[in-house]
Amino acid sequence: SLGDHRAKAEKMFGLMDGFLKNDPVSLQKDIVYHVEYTVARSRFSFDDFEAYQALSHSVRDRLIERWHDTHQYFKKKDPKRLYFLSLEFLMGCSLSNSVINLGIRDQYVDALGQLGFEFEVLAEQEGDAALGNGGLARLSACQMDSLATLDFPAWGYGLRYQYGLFRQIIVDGFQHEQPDYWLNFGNPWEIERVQVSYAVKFYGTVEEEVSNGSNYKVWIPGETVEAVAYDNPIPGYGTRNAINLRLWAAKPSGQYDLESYNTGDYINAVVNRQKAEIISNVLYPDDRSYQGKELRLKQQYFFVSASIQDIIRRFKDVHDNFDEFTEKIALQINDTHPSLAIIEVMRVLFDEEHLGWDKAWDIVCKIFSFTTHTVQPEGLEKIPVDLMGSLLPRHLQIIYDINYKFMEELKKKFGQDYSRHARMSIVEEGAVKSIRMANLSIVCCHKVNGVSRVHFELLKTRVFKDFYDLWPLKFQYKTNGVTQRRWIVVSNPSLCAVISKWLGTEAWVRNIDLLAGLRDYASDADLQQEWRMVKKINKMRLAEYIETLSGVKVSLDAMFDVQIKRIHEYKRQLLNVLGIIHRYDCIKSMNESDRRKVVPRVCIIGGKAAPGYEIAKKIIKLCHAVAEKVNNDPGVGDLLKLIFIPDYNVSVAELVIPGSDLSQHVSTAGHEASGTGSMKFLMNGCLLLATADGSTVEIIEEIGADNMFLLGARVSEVPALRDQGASVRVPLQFVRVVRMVRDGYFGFKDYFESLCDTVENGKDFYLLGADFASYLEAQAAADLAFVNQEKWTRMSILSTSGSGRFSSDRTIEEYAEQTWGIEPCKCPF
Ligand code: H2P
Repeated sequence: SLGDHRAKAEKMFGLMDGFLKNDPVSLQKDIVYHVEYTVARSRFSFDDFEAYQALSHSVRDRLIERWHDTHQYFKKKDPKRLYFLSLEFLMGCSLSNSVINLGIRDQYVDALGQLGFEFEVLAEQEGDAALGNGGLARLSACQMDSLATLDFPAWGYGLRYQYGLFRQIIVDGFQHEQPDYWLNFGNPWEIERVQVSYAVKFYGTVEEEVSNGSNYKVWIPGETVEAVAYDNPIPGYGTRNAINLRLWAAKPSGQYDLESYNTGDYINAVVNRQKAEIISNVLYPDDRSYQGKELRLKQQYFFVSASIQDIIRRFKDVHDNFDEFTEKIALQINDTHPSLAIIEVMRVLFDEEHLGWDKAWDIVCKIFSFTTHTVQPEGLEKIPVDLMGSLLPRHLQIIYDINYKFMEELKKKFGQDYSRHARMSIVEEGAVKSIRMANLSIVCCHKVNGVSRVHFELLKTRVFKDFYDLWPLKFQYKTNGVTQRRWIVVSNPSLCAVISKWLGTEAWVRNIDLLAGLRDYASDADLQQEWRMVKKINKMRLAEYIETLSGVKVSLDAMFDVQIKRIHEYKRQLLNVLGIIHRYDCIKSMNESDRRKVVPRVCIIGGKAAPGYEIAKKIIKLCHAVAEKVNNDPGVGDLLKLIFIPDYNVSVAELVIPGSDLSQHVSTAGHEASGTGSMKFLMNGCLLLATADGSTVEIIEEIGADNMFLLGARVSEVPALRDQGASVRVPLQFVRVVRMVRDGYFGFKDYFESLCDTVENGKDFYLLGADFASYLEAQAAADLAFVNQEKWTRMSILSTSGSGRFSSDRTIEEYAEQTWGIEPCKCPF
């Protein structure tokens, strides 16, 4: 009985000697224990990596305690829970973040010091968990941190890819992709739950069944794969709450197909079963190339089906009918990637739970909300009907049924406006008949969120205009945010100390609005001096990294000017490189006295190009070709350096952002849905050189246009400029720098030809030429401001103090209140 169980638990807990202790001696004992028994190395002989493993396991033990308590508490309170479904999470490293959120970093530093180890050195042993591509995936990670910190009863669900985002290596300036087998050395942060597993079905047929006098559809699968849970505790800061990120891995199903074994080909039968694991093998490194790929659809359904089974099982543990389902569950789908979850819930409630169509539909429409992260048309997923029908035959039927009812509704509302029906239909007729996943999500979700105000406007007026006209109240936006725990406290400890000192409190780590208090001291000479000292320390760290990486020595007096993000034409790294060529060209033609006035620059670019994205790969090669010339030109010296940082990831960002003076966010207006990198730079007091795109428009409102360097056409001006085509006004400097590339000034003449073609002869879709003059002016303004260090430091302090609105804590609070309807559920200490 439950009572017996409790008595046993009390007895066992008594044997455990209470909770783990955090004094240095206890921590040391734990670390040594894990060296000996978990890592299984002799306590007399282990290296830094093994020490890191033991250290992580001792931290993990502490995470597990909180994680258990939080879940017991949630179970007892049974609050409405949020389930956050995302195919990508870019967690980066966990050690430093965990000890900071658990509030035991100093104790660990002490404990390790007494054992003769340095915390920082061991922390460097950890590899990044890179289960995502870019902004969308890092946003999920930041939001998990905020959900935990703000005590929300939430779970994340995703896929445990064996290979994360590819490793980028550069050979002769060209990007090469290598597999990231991140689990090679184990992953101390996850807990394998062999007992939490579900069968996920694919293929097969749909048959009719009569039960209690009614007809039901039954899906007879052609293949079954097992999903096994791996739990990753996510600790909140300043709270006992630790929530869960449950990632699914595919394993062969436990149900044996006797026939294939009986044919005598035992080896082949085993090998075939093993193929099931392919599903969770590898993250798709692109936002375009997976369109219509069967494996990608399998990944989506695999993680969705396992998550929904898990969620319904948990609900049924406490409830014996579905009456309260909508009061207890909110499901958030992160972009359309998990949108099959909607159909899966419909299928389970209708086919398996026999709730009837109307009731099932009513539930679905109340629990799901959706956030879209793009304005790029290729980012809107479409699944060919044939593929959907073969892999998920019952789901396709349900989608058709939903669409039929939706079309009926449209007819009632808009009559015979067939072109409108065609635009809004979930099913796209055409050469390849497809399911439009965004339309499906909008039809079925109660809220559709954009990720910034500009994005929201574009959704309303362009991307989803028809839907907005039909359901204006469904559409909202929550401007993205990033967590200050990771992006200041973990990555910039020196700045963190200065902020806390001047605010007289550490409370800003949970309540970011307090940062605004720094505004009063923005001109204070003492703060300014400390602020500059922090920047110098971080620049030194970055300069050392650059030297080890590239052999190039950079001057700390130079302005560190950084652009790090996925390489994409709309993000316009090419604009930056062409600007650098222009700078180089100017320096070359200067006389000695003019050269003395030049503000030295270290231009840093980093980012990965999707493997099939040729133009993006050419931009990377151009960076290297220009760097080769500029960095080795004795006539230029310290006045200009260009560094490409390979294999950009979360850990690299943590190093680069605190060490930069200026950062570039120069997407063509109307293309960046939000942008979150800018927010991390802002928090770290780096000035922005940016277009008025995505969330930058809101950043301007917070810190003022005077405190940044704005450039380029505005969202509203872009369409007219595009219409001008070849007659758009382009400055001579632009023509000249493109010509230099075309003529082979940096070598590789033929190779760069197609790259140059993308910005000339009326084909400059992303308007590099049209924005070039304004770009150069903004850069000149940045030079001018940098010379006046008091002014620059003031702008920098005002950037940090104005960054409060861009904390993911604010984003999550808005979602909780306006979209999910959840409330904090704080586990008592
Ligand atoms: C995307 C958008 C960004 C947005 C981010 C999170 C897909 O990320 O393009 O504008 O801020 O999602 O909502 P990214 O390009 O950085 O990979």
